Amino acid sequence: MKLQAVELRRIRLPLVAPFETSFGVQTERDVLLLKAVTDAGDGWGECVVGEEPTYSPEYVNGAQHVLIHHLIPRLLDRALTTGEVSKLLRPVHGHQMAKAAVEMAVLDAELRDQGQSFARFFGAVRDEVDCGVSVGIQPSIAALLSTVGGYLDQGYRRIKLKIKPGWDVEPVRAVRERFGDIPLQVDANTAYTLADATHLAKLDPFALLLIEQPMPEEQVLAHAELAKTVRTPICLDESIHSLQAASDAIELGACRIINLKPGRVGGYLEARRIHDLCAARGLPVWMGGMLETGIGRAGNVAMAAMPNFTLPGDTSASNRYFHRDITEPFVLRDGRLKVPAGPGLGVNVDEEFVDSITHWQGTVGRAGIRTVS
Ligand code: SMG
Ligand code: MG
Repeated sequence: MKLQAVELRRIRLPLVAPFETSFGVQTERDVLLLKAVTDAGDGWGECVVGEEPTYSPEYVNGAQHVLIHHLIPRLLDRALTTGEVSKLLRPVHGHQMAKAAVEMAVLDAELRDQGQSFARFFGAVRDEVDCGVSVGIQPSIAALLSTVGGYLDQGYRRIKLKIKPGWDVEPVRAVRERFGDIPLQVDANTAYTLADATHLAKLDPFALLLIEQPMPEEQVLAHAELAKTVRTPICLDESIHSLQAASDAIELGACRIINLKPGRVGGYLEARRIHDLCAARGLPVWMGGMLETGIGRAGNVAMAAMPNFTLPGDTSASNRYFHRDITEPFVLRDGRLKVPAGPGLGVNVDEEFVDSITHWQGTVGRAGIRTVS
């Protein structure tokens, strides 16, 4: 296969409700989409970066720049398989989310051409996946209980609460008291330090499934230390940016569970390697979320159907995020989403709608970079 060009576009999609984490509030997504144009057909990719470098060092303007000037030019006009993409991009350090987006577009083109779904390519063992939902920091306990109650009524099979210092034990207690024994977990997005160990241990009596990324991403050893004080299983998200990082964290005893996000680790192929490593080491994994559109969701739901994804993921329905998705919507049925079965990502992109919400567009091809708007 030959990659002839990559079309990039930025679309603006408002969120149905503000999403607050320990690092800020988001009210809309500014999504960078990629279309790989190959001699075997087209493929779609979604870059999961945020607008600001607050979840990780990557951000949307930076990803756009590195893709145009450093990543895509390394892939153009040569015989190419998806498996070679990460090797060709290795001279560029970091930028996992940007790399993942272009690898995803190439994989979609390759699999659509072969008539194979992402799910089959990954070795999926289910045709639908259990879904959880991530609940942002709320303005009050009353608002939290009403939001969680609404999601439980919709059928979500697990609730994740975003926490930060000053919003942790009380919200967890309130949710446990109101809703009883539901599958419940928390995510701190790096907001604590090891000095908070005894405070975090106050979460232990609530029988949470896990506490996700309590401390900064570089502090892998500190997470192993924390595990000596806190009984709740520690799950890493931000710290796991590669197979090597996963392997080291497991070896150090820094986590018992991993949140797998293909974007964060440089692509679906690296994510599959981490899934396999965790399976071999007896650690469960679950599919994370980055407020993806239907394009990213399709790939994530397919991967979540692999055997070692044994906990419900942050793979919520389209209407949890957007009034209107850019593909056919993912709809929650009995707390599950259906795994797309068609070739490639198995979803159709509503290009007319995408055009109507595009605020920048450009193409990188043999003729160089052409910016349309
Ligand atoms: O996609 O449902 C989703 C969001 C899940 O909480 C979620 N993601 O740290 O796991 C995480 C956050 C990162 C994204 S915040 C914009
Ligand atoms: Mg997280």
